[in-house]
Amino acid sequence: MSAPKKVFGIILAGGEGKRLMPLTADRAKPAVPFGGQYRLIDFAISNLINSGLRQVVVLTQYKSHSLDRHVSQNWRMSGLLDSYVASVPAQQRLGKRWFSGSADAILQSLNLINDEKPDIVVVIGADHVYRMDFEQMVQAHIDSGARATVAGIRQPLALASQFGVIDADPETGRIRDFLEKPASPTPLADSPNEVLVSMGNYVFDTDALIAAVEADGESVSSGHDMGGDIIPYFVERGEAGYYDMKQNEVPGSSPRDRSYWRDVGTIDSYYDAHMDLISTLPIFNLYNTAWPIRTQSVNTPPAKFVRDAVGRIGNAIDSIVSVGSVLSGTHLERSVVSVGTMAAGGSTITDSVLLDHVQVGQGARVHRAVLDKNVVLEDGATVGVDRERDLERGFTITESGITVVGKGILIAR
Ligand code: ADQ
Repeated sequence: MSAPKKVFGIILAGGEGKRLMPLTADRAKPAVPFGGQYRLIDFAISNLINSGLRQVVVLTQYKSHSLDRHVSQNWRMSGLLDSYVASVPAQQRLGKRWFSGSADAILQSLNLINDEKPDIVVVIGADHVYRMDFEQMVQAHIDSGARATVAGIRQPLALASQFGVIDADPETGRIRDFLEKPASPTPLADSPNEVLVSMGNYVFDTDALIAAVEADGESVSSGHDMGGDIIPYFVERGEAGYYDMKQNEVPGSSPRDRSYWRDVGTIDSYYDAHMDLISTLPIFNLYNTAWPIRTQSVNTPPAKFVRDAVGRIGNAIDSIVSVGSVLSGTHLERSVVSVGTMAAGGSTITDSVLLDHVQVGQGARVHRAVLDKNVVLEDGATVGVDRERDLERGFTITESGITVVGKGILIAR
């Protein structure tokens, strides 16, 4: 039997997330809160840690303060066995320039790989909601003899232009063709409305990854992008393998949960992923303790539901309510509310997502809205009810009609 391979994890977390504005106005996309108590990056880190990786770096760049703080405060590991999850901000190691793309982020961080001398490097994105056992993917990579392996999943044809599209040879498992965000993608032969897309999760032989990013660094025509440049480099050489997410069996998950993967790149997909969490039989089960998604532990009192001074009942149906929240005479329905939501008597919150410490005044109404941290609704104020009024007040309204209000905004009556 061959010796176990040493595996090193890199999480690419420097993306700007423009399409999630205003939630990314002053935080990086991987730091965007999700599901009441999590940050998006918690899914990537939990997956790597649950897969047995113990040396993980998070490469950050854009507005990284809250991301760096979240990783360093909540993902501290004991020094035993040299375990760490370390957030590493861009440092201009190769001259006076920031990361010009995700491949350049790796090129500028080769010192981290050289320090550890791993056999295998797992490189993943930081802004998806899913469960995946990377140990299984690493094993498939080793067994296949590929030098780079790309994880893939089926997605609707209509979404193909947002992703890298894979054409894999079912006989050999090798990728024949890879097109980054194609305008006119070819659907799957067995399913005309679907394509096979890259999840942005890769496994590499270390020497091959180093050679690829170094060659890419020399190229003046390259976009220095993992999906746009590095994966095509391996495909051209016939060295890129394909790993089907369908094969990945995460402990404690159902087949439905297993095939769940959401790229929460837009407010609408972010909102929809929240609605997935509160369905009666959730497609994605946060409560699977065999594969926990970990996050900060907040030192806050439990959530509380009470009648207000005039006897109106505080209740919640089909909702997630985080710690530190007090619903006093409030009706909450089909919503996810984060830590420290304070809602006063006679208010209603429906079909909405509230981030930390939102205050909802007496008789106020929130409907089909995403409210960022510290938003305050005055008594009797409404949001998400009158589209024209929301537009007049400068709020963002998404394609599917969700009103989004940025951090700390006071919504007057
Ligand atoms: P995108 O998500 O569009 O496509 P990108 O914007 O490069 O690609 O983001 C990938 C990851 O890299 C994200 O986690 C992001 O935060 C990070 N990142 C981006 N720029 C970075 C930089 N300069 N420094 C550090 N990190 C950076 C990719 C693939 C597609 C694939 C989709 C799946 O290119 O092929 O289908 O992910 O969502």
